[in-house]
Amino acid sequence: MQNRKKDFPILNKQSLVYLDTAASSLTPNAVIDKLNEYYNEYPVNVHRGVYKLSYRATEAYQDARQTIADFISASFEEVIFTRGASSALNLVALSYGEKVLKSGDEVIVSELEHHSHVLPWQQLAKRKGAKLIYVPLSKAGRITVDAFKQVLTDRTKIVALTYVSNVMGYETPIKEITRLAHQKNAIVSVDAAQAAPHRAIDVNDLDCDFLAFSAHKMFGPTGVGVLYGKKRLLDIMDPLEFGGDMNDNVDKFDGDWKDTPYKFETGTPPIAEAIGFAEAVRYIKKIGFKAIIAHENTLRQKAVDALSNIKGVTIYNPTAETGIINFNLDDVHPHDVVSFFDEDHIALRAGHHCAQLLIKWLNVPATLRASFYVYNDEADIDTFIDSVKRARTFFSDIGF
Ligand code: 7TS
Repeated sequence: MQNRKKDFPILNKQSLVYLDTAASSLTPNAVIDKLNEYYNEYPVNVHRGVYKLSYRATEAYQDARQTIADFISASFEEVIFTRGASSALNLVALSYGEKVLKSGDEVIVSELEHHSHVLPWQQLAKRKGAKLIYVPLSKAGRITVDAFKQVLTDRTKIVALTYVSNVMGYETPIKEITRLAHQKNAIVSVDAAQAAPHRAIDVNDLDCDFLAFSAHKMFGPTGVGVLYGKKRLLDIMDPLEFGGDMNDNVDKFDGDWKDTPYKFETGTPPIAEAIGFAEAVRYIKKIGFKAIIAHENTLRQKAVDALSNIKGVTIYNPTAETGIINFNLDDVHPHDVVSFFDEDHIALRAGHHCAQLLIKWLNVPATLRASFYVYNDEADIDTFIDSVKRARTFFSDIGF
C-alpha cells in the first residue's frame, strides 16, 4: 500500500506512532476539508429553511445518508443517524427490546461485547424479567457457531453480538449465527463498530436485523454514528426522544411522528458530522477493503512475530484476523508500560477497553492494545517493537 501518512495532518505535525485506532482513528485531510466546507459555505440547519443555503445543507445531509446506506447495501430509510454506536445499540434495546421482550424470554450476549452492547440489555432484562444468556467463549476467546448452538433455544428472542471484538480483533461468524437465530424467530443486533472500518459489510447478505457503527473509528468525525435496521422493524418501533423535526401533526394532547428514519432523529441532527462521515466512507472506498485488510494483516503479523520472540510478553490473541494485538508485559501493570511508550511518542491504549467482561475472562487486571490502520507502516512496527524491548529490559532491571 502506498504510504498514507501524508493524508493525516497530525502525523505531519509531530513525531507520532499511532496505534490506538481501535479507540478512534485519525482524521484525513479529505474529511477535515469537508467539515470546513460545510462551516465555510453552508453552515445552516436542514429541513427547515426554505432558502438556497438550507436546501444545500439538506441536500448534503441527505446525500450523506444515501452514501452510508450504499456503503452497507441498505436503503435510505433504514439508516438512522445517532450520536455513535453506543446510542445506536441503546436505541435497539430501549425501543425494539422494550416493545417485544417479555418475562422468561432470553437474550444471547457474549463476554466479548463492548459495554454498550451488554449494559442496555442487562437493564432491560432486569426490568422485564428476561434472562441474559452468555455464549461460552472458546479457549482462544472466540464466539463459535457450535457454542452459539448450545445456547440458542425456543425462548431466545434477541441475539446481541459483536461482529469484530474491539479487544481481541476476532471476527464473529455472524452470518451463520443470524441464519440459526432466524430459525428460532429471534432477531439479531450486530455491533459493527470495530468491523465497519475494516470489513466490507452487506446487511442483505448478513441478513442481520440491526447493525451499529461509529464514524470516529473509520476516519470520520466524533459525535455521529449509524443504526441500520430492517424497515419492517423500524416501522413498529417508537421514538425514544420527542421534539422538533421528528413530528408530523402536533395537537394539544397528542402528536404523531414522521416515518423512519426521521422519527428517530429529534432536533437538529449532527449535520456537519454526517457530511464528514460520508466523506470518510468515500476515503475508505478509494483505498478499498482488499488493500486495507492486506495491509493490516502484514503489519499485525510482523508485530506478532517480533513480540513472540521477546521473553516476558504475553499475547492473548495471536490468531486474530484483524489488526489488533492484545498483550501484556508479564507482571508489569499496563498503565506503567503505556507511560513508557508515551515517552517514545507511541500512542496506544491500556485498560479494560470498555470490555470488562473479557478482561475478567482473561483473568488479568488490564491489557495493552495495539491497533493498526492505513496510516501505519513497517517503520512504525519497528519503533513499537524497539520500545517494547526497552520497556521489558527497564522493568526487568527494576525488579518486575
Ligand atoms: N462497540 C465496539 C466494538 C467498540 O469498539 C466501541 C468503541 C463501541 C461499541 C462504542 O462506540 P462509541 O463510538 O459509541 O464510543 N470502542 C472504543 C474502544 O475500544 N476504545 O475507545 C472506544
